[in-house]
Amino acid sequence: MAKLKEEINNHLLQLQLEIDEIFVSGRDAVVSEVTIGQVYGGMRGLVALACNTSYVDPYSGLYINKYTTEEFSDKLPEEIFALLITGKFPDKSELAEFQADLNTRTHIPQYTWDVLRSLPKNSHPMTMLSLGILSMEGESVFKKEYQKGIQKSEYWKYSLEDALNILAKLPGLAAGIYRIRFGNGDLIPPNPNLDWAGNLTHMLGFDNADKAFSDLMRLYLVLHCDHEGGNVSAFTSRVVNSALSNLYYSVSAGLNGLAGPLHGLANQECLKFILQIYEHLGANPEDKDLEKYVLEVLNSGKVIPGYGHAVLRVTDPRFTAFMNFGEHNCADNNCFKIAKKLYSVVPGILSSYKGGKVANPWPNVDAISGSLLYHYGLSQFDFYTVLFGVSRVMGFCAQNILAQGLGQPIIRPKSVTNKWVMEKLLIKDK
Ligand code: AMX
Repeated sequence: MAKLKEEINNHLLQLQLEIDEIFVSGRDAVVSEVTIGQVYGGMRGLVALACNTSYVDPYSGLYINKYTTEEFSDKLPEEIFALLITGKFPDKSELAEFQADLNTRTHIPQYTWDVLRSLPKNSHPMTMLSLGILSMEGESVFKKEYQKGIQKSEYWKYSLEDALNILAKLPGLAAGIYRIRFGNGDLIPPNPNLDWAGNLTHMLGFDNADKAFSDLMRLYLVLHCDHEGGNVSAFTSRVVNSALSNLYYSVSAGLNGLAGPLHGLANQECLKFILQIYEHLGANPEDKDLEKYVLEVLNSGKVIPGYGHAVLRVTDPRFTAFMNFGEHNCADNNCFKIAKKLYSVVPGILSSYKGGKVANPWPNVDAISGSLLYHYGLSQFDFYTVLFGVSRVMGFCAQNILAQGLGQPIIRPKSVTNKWVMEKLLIKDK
């Protein structure tokens, strides 16, 4: 992996030059003011982090480095990881070297399987994924080298080793979780002739499925790879890693954040929602019936899963990429048809709901992904966030390695009490 290391090093040098230039022209310049509303409101809109793997533009969506979602969505996940961490797509020989290296690291220790098999049968697959990674923490190369004593400038090289080990094991781990949790628990070994996503399909046991299922897996693992630095899972992973907890700890922590229904779990909630609509209204509901149903859900105090976003203010281009895939491959599928119909109805309702309070009435990636998986027979929607997680780990690893390579310090924002705020605002004690 000498070439990958060299490319990362070059990328770090370039990023450091940019940071030096930024600091020369304005280390103390103000980029964002903090309002009391933000202090109490999840820091929404506060510019307080630098992340150079990806960027989410409210109006054009996700960029990986300089590439728009449309421009990178036909790549392999391995190419995307290289892009996240080096700023460049690998050439053919670099890609082959990277894939061959991953194939040497796929072994998952027996104790990990023992831990997973000992869990209650109803454990959520995300619990299993997070725990599976955490169980291997003792294998951390970074941890061993850190204990011996290493220069700060070398940290990223050992974290890269951890990242490659984790990424190589992820398809087997995810597939094993699927087969333990939803099947009879027999594991399928990896096939070294397959790519990362192809191997996941193979180890899940979907070799005989429609060939388009492997293409969907590739697209799925590409589209979920990263979404800048401030989302719950990436930020959690970064905060944990900033304490120099190794990548096994910080990846596991990020996955725990991804498991929340307002974040990664929304994809399973979406499919549940679509199946409920199918049960109540059939595959081709009238607009007015669907509107009534959506309003009933809202009035019961629930959110419409798959709609809204903390940053985006348009239809998520990742939603559009999945929609295009569905149009080409499973346009007649009932779930897909309902997902599409919801797209024509929900934004109008959410726009005027709560007096226009919903900042973004448009769909995010989760509104559609589950209906495609369901079409190909992956019907256990409890598993969907695991697939999201397999992909998102690429972003966690890349963000943490680059942050270490740039020598970023421990993250520690300041919190204050109501009393402090009242004094600041000169509000008198009652
Ligand atoms: N359905 C109903 N109400 C919604 C809504 C939705 N889909 N999206 C936002 N709202 C409501 C909020 O609950 C909030 O109401 P409140 O002030 O009474 O609590 C109000 O609109 C304003 O919220 P916002 O500023 O528009 O959104 P946010 O940045 O606070 O939250 C998100 C963003 C994604 C959590 C929210 O839109 C939501 O809950 N969506 C549904 C769940 C979902 O799809 N999550 C996946 C997001 C993508 C991902 O991480 N995978």
